[in-house]
Amino acid sequence: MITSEQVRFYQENGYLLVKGVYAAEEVEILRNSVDMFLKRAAASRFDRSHAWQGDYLPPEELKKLVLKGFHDVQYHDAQFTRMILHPNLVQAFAGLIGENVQLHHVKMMVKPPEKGAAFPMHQDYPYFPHEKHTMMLASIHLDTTNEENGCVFVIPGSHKLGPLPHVGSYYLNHKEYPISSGVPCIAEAGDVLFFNYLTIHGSPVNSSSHTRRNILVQVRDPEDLPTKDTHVSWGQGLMLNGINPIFRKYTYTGKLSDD
Ligand SMILES: O=C(O)CCC(=O)C(=O)O
Repeated sequence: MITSEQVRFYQENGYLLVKGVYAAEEVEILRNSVDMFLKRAAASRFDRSHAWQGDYLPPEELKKLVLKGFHDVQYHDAQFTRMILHPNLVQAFAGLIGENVQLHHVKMMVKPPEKGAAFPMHQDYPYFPHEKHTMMLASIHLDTTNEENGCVFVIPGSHKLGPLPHVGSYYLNHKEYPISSGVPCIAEAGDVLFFNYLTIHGSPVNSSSHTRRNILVQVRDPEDLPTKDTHVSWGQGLMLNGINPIFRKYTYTGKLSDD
């Protein structure tokens, strides 16, 4: 159960690390699912690296980096559906966002050892802007993370700056906002880092000898509507808690429809 002090911390700082949301046995099941997913992806024609491109690292360094960043993993394995609906996760979301919690999307972010890609500092806002800025993310940690294996860094309080200009709308000027301008969110397997989509965040390269596996669940208040029809994915709109007060017809694509 999330405490009122944790809610205040989240509101003030735009992020919150919650310890032990998933038990060790649950983490183990999810690790196996991630590993199986990656083997199946590698054997398919859909396997590729999703490392972010750009000028935030020298090109010779950038081309060596790999990120396994797959969306909608719950369509591949029911363990991920259980992960999204885990009572501890749902209660934490409801504590931070309000009673009504709606899924936006899910993605797996796996940074392989020694060459796991970095994320330059950015807000998630430009990717899927919404009216009321309730959109937030849970980064579910399946491994212990630190600066060496590419943990997430956040700038406390940066959600209060509102939407900022991004380079080509993807990331912030890396000279003005190096990853080191954030605080490292050092976490253990089973911990969940929550942050608002305006909170500036990023993560360095995984230069350790171990894989870093995180799964991201992005949610919103269902009354907070998108201002652009971007980043529409399967499963979007699924209610994780409460009700959707806007009674509307959902189309296959998730796009707003009045007929
Ligand atoms: O998992 C990470 O290291 C960061 C992911 C991220 O910044 C994002 O998906 O917006």
